[in-house]
Amino acid sequence: MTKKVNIGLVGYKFMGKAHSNAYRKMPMFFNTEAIPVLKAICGRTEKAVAEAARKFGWESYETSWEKLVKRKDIDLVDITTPNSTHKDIVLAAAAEGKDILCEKPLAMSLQEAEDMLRAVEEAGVKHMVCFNYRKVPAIALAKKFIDEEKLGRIYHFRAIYLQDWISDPDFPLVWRLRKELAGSGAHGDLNSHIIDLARYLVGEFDRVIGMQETFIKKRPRLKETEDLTTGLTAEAAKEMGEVTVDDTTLFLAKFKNGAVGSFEATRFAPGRRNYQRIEINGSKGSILFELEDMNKLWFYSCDDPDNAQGFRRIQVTEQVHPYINAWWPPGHIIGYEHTFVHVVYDFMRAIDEEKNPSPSFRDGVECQRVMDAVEKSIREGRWVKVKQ
Ligand code: SOE
Repeated sequence: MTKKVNIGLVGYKFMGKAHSNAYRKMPMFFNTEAIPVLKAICGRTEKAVAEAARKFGWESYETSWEKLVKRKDIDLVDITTPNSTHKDIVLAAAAEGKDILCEKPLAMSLQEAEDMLRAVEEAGVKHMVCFNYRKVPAIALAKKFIDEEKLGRIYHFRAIYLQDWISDPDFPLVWRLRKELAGSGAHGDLNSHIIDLARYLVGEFDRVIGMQETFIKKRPRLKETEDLTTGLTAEAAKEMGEVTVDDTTLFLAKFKNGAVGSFEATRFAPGRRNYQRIEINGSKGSILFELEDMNKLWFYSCDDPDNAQGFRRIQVTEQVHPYINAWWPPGHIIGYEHTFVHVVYDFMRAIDEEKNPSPSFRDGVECQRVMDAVEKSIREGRWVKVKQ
């Protein structure tokens, strides 16, 4: 039996577009009883949000999120606006009894994240954080291999997430470079993803120690005509302003199960547009994942015969692989936007099964706990315990 789930989406830029696309595609490929309906999209600038509504296929639009979350015909509020807006929208949506999907990082601080978790739990609504890389089939397969003990005892988790879109010092001060809007820089934007993957694949963190740097401390302000929420492109004005977030944050970690980890996030790696690499080494083998080649998982098994040892390249596009049988025949690859379709699919499946989806706001809180501990370790120049 079909159950319509009316979506109210806040934000219509980079992530707003990715989520809109996901709501449209999901029912075409996956079978769930809960079916998302693109009810209303919301943004401050009427002309732009009206155009987004038309282009992305939303039934209506709003220019105030306060109004959107109060609408009786909205079941699920999806938040894709800058990080500083998440908490207020979550609290208001939870008070209205709406289910909530929120972009990462969940909050600006651990305190905020905990307040948000409390609000959704008290309201009894479903909640999910959009850590979309968990939904890459190769990552889901890596998780399965680890759960099946194919890697044995985990020794190392090694992750790098590199970008280069602000390496030009003349690139202007977009919201992602302002602490009061983003919370942090490469740390919250990129480390949040690899911290989440580490928790998903290896387990909880025990302690961390980090370092960070802001290489370019002043940048041109945004042109006045530019909307502050402009994603990864923007036009510069003449006046300069201060960069108040990190350009890079690196840290070491010890996990509760004894594994050790290294994490590096930067926006200053020329040539690396969106390069994520994860390598995990265990007593029985290793796995390697690279986002630029996301349909593949590299797997090394110590159990292979001596004369056949080596990393095998698993093309994760067979019908037996996670999420894949909904898509194309074997060997026909999928891409970045499909991870958001999988997020929506998992949310709708959770509605079918009357469960909470995963990753939940609790995962958002635990990720924030690690991020905050790393920042504390940097401030205090010492190892910091990640206290659950
Ligand atoms: C920009 O740095 C960004 O879009 C992140 O915000 C996303 O979470 C990441 O997936 C790609 O890069």
